[in-house]
Amino acid sequence: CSLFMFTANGAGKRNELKIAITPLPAFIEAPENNSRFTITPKTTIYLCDTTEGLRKAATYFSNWSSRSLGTSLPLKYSEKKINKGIVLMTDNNLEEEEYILDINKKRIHIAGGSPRAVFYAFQSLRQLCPPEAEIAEKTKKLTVPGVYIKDKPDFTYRGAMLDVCRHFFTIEEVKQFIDMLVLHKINTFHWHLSDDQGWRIEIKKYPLLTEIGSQRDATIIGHAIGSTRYDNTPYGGYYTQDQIKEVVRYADDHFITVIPEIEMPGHALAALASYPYLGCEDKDYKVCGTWGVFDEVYCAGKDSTFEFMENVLSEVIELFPSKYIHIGGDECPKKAWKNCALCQKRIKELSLKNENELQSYFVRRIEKFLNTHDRKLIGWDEIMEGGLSKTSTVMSWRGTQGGIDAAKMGNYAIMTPTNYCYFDYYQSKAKASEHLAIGGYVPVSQVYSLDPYEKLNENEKKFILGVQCNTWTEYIPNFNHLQYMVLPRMAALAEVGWSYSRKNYDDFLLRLTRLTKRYDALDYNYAKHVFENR
Ligand code: TNX
Repeated sequence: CSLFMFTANGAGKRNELKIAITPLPAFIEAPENNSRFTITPKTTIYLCDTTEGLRKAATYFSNWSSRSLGTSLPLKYSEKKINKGIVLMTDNNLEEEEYILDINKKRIHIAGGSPRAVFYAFQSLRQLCPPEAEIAEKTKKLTVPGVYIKDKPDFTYRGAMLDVCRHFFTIEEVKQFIDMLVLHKINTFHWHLSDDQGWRIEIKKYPLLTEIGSQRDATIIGHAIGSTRYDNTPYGGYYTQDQIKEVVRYADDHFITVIPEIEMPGHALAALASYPYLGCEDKDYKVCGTWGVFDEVYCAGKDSTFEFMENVLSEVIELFPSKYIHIGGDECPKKAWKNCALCQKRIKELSLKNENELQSYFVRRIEKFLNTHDRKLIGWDEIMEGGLSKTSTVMSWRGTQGGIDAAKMGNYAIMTPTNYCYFDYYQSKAKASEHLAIGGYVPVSQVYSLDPYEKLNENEKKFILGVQCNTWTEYIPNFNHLQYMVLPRMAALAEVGWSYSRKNYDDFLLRLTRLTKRYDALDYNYAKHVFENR
C-alpha cells in the first residue's frame, strides 16, 4: 500500500484521521487506505516474555481499556510470532524509552527498548482511542486507525514537582496527579515533602515531625477569585510510611520514578517547631501560617543537625528507590548563621570564607551520606553558591543560568526556570477572572517556547537531563484548582521534554484541541480560554 508521512505541519490531516498524539511522536506514517483495528473484550494481549515489567505494561492497558469495554483484556504469553491481537515485545535494538507502535487491520504490534517504552506505546495507543474511551463502560469496542509510529523522547528527565506542604493533598489526589503525568509521558514525580508550613512524611525516629510539624495554626480560606482570608483553625496533614509506599508502588506501576525532597538548610520551620534543638537559637519556633522566606533555618554548626538529617534520610531512602534524593537547598537566609557561635566556630575551624561556603559544606556533607547509600543528590540552583560538588545535579529555577553554569562545569542539570515552568504563576492576563495566584505570567505558549539547550554547545548539552514543571501551592488550596493551574500547561512542558527537536506551536494547538477532549472525558479541570481564541 502507498504511504504518506505526517510532518509536524500535517496536524490538520492527522486530526481527520484522529491521529493526534501529545507529546508529538518522532515519526508517524499512516496508510492511505484508512485501515483500522478494533479492540474488543476478546482482543488478547500477547507477551513475548514473562518479565514483570512487560506484564505491568500490559496490565495497565488491559485495565485501562476495561473502563470502556467493561472487562479487562486477556493476557497470554507466547514466544511464537503472532499476527492477531495486541502483540508485545522488547527489542534490544531500541533505546530504553523508544518504541514502535504498528497497527494494521489484523493486529497491533508493539516493540519497546524496555517495558517502560512498551508502556509509552500504550499511552500513544490510548490517545488513538476515542476520548470517550476514558469514561467507564460507554463503548463496547475501541477502533483505532492503522498507523506506524516510531518514537522516543529527546530528554530522559521529564519531571513534575508537587508542593504538598503549603497545601496538603491526600494520597488519592497524589495518585490522580500521577495519572496526569502518565497521560503526558512525564517520567518523574518530584514530591516536595517538607517546608516551613508543614512536614508531610512520617519519620519513625522523630514522631514530633508529624505530630507537631504537620499542623499549622492559620489557614487560608476563601480562595474565590481575588480573595485571601485567614481563619485560625489548624490546617495540616501528613502521609504515613505505608501511604508513601502505596504511592511509590502506584507510581512504579505506571513507570514513574518518585524523587522525594526534604528541604535543607532553609525552609525548615516545621522541623524546628518539632525539634527546636535543630535551630541556631534556643527559642520556640512555630510552623508557619504565612508564605515567604524565613530566617530560622537548620543550624550548620551542630553535629546533631547532621545526625538528625542522616537519620531522616535513612528512612527516606528506605521508602524511595529512586537514584536521586532532592535536598532542597533554596532560599536559605544566612542571618541566623551569622549570629550563631557554633556556625561561626565551624566556619573558622574549616577555614571557610563565609556563610555561603558553610552552606556548601552542609550540602556536601549530606551528599557524602547519600553517596555512601548509593544515591545521588539533586538540589535547587543555590547549591552552587559557595562551591558546587562535582557529583551533584542542579535544578535550575532562578532562570536557566544555574543550569547553564552547571553544564559548563560538567554537572548534570534539569531546567525548570520560573518564567517557563512555574505553574503557580498566572496563565492568563485577565487576572480578574483567574484564581488568585502568587504572581508571574506563564501562558501555555511561554511554557512551550522553553529552550533547555539555549546558550550551550554540543558537549555541554549532554549535561542537560531534561525539564520539569513546578507547582507550588501557596495559593492552590484544593485539587480541582491544582488541575486548573497544571492543565494544559503540563502538555506544553511534556512536549518540550519529549518532542523538543520537532516543536511547532501551531501543530501543538491543533492536537491540544483533541487532548482537551480527553481531559473533558476524564473530568479534569483545565484552563480553556488560555488557548482558545488566542
Ligand atoms: C520559590 S522555587 C520557592 C518556593 C516557592 C516558590 C513560589 C524554589 C526552589 N523556592 O519555596 O513556593 O518560589 O513560586
